[in-house]
Amino acid sequence: MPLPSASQTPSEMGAAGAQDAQQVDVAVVGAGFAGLYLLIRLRRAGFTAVALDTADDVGGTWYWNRYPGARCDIQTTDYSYTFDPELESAWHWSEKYATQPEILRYLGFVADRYDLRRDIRFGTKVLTATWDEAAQRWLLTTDNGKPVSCRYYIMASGCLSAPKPPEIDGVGDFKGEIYFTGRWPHDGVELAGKRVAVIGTGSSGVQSIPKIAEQAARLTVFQRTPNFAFPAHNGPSPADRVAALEKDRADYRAQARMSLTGVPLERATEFSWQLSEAERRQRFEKALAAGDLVAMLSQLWADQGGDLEGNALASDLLRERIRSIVKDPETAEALTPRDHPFGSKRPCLETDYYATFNRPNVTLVNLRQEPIQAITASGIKTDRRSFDLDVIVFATGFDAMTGAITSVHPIAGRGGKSISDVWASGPKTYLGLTVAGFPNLFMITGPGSPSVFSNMVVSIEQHADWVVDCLMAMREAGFTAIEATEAAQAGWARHMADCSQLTLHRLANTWYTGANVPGKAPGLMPYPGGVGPYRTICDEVVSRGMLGFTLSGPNGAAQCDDGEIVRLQPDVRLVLNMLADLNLPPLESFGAEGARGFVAQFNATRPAGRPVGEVLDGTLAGADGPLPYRLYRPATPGPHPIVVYFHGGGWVLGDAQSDDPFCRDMCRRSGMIFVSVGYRHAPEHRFPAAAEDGYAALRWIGEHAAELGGRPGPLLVAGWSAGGNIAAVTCQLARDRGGPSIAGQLLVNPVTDCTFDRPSYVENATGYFLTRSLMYWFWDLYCSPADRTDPRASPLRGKLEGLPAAFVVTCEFDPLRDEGIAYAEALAAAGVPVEQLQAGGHFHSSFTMVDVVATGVDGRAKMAEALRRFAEVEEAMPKAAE
Ligand code: N01
Repeated sequence: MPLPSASQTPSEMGAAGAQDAQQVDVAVVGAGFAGLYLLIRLRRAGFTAVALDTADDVGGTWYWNRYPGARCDIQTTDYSYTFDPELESAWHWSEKYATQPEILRYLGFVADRYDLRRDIRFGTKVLTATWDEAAQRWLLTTDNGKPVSCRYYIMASGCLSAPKPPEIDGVGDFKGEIYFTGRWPHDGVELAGKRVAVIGTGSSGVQSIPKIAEQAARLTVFQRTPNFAFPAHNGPSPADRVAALEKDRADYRAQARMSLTGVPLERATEFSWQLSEAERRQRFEKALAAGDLVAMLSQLWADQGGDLEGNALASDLLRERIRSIVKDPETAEALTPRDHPFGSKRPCLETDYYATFNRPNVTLVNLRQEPIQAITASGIKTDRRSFDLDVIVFATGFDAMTGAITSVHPIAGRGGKSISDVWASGPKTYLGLTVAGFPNLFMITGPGSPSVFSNMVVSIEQHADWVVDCLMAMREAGFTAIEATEAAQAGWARHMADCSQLTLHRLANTWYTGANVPGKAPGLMPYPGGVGPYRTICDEVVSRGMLGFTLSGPNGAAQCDDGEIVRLQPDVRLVLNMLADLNLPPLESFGAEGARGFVAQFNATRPAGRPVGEVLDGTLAGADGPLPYRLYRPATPGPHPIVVYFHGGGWVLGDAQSDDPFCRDMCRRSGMIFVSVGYRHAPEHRFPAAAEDGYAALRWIGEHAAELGGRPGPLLVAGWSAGGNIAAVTCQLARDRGGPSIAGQLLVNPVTDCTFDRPSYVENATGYFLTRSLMYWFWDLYCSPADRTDPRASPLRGKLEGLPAAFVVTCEFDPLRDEGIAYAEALAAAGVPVEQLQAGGHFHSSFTMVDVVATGVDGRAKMAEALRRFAEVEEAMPKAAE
């Protein structure tokens, strides 16, 4: 089959090639888990389809990766198709973790059971894929047999199917045998009596090294980066997992689909600081005994995956285990990962991996200390020594995800644009399923979808179902082309970036981020927001009229509902969905007492805040009698600057307890004393009680600063919501009433004015917890309409010159957003130094729901930095508290 020449236009090529092409509705690349399931679904839906695969049989990744020790590391209870209960009962796995041959048998069994091979062209490589604009079809040229003309083209080419080149000089000079784990010979390799090298210690290396060591005369392992690994404990499937599946198979599968990883295991909800060291160790031992990747990654403590301190506790326990197995201390240290947090790089399940390094025939070469200079005719030369070898095994990994698509063949979309060019600075996709400019092209588990962060089979089934359902709906509606919009795609990129903030993947050089391939654009490729949330997003795209897609068809049929599917931060979306599911009556319908009770009850279910140096309760003098306060002291040596803090709650609700996690967090981050003031509440004490209490508290704290452990010098003031209002007012009163001196004010979502017609009040009137009607209610209880223009109620209406420097935080989905911005702008216009944080995707409670809205971390870090600048604190914070 001649290759299309560069001078041919897609239409010419289409016209020429299409004449004798195999005509199908859908062409699929790949006959692994994804390709096989697609064929089943497409056939059942009445589409004509063909799958093309370079391999001679089904299996995909399991066809190629036949190296010694190759197994799956998701348990067989979960690593199976779930679409057909009869298939599930017809197949029995022999072990907890299936070997590569058993998985290959399974896929062959599936192919036979559904008679799939007749629609698969084996031994066929697609050479080019070109969108023919005139015909509205894809034309594929192949190296074997007819070209293919298809309406829809689906890449089911996996995530890890393009092995990475060795990137070491001299490979061609080596006179011995060379093998790649990802392309292992099908008739096996004889290693007995040979001197073997393995380069690479990822999952493939960790699985193959113990097996190769058993066979080879000598094994030398060349390691660049040690990985975290823990035992697989293979054997029969665990009885409890099997029982859970068999008790209610449909429910088990449904839970898997809505879980974060595609495996229905409960995640830890307690934070590391809520557990004693003994409790933490007990959990670790339990996860270790389970021999399960998902258990170790999610069941230790809630902060293990997203927080450096929580993660370090897990990493340390895993490191300790390495030292307990590997006898030679230098080798043990070399095998100990220290350059990345646990889970940020794909961890491995191991069987005898560490113990293998105690064998007399095994040597570890630490490439960090002695890099490879070259491969020579006789072996490998590092900058310290030479190793004579008979065999070199490259377990050096893959050009992952994007490589699994771009390296298959050139793909030319609308206007001849190449997907490799579009992705030159990193993958751009909508939902990891489609790419703008490439109509009717779909990717199964593509970059931007949960894919390799999940049990692949669950994600494959979800994608295949979504695509085939989409094609059926299009056929029904008379559409023949679908394409993602640029706006939807850009929105997805932003959502991906938001989700990434919840993980520690940015702190490791891995194939997840493209860092393993020289020159590849960096960026996290799999979707880190979880399988269940991702599924609900894909479903929402459909329920919102294929939001973010242009659909078109013959006779001018066209539809485009453009927009971004997720505008909220990922955790804010989850919180708001959870609240919506509770279907609570409006807070204001409880009355003031009832609302206080409700909030107290809600707060009681929250995890305890993080430890600080000291927390003590006391009493200070308010405007009209004693007021309670709670003081948070950092663990660092004092004296510290003091921040006078006012809690939120619409002047009606709240107390030190309600804002306790925020105060603890800010105390730790800023290294400052926070004094949370218990000012009087409405309706019992209406305006100006709260404002006057705020000022009185400020004075009292200023006068008692030294006793409280405060540093001499000006105070700082901070507050959230109505507390932000009191903080702003307090600064104005302190200026006008002769002090005390204030170095800076931190206003978080402050109430600053008594008008309700700014756009944010309209756009965010409902649906974001703080509603417009709740704000009306707060104002009514606090302040009569006649008093509301008093600057002590609406500080925006006061004189703003000469106020302390301010840091003003506003959130996109908050009715109070625009009055916060207006206050910041008015302060700036009055000559006050102001910084703003306009937090996109956040809602009114984002920064104070400390342990629920993890994406608020970045904002709180900025707030703490601002306080430290205001107070002119120069010494750096201890690393862990940052
Ligand atoms: O590949 P990898 P893999 N010189 O990229 C090293 C899945 N999988 O094939 O980390 C020297 O993880 C590289 O070093 P560094 C699983 O998702 C699953 O092992 O880049 N060394 C690393 O040590 C897995 O994560 C299963 O510094 C070089 C290793 O080679 C993914 O596939 C089994 C080098 C590559 O590790 C990939 O795993 C197998 C060089 N030039 C795989 N280049 C199961 O289900 C690379 N390295 C169990």
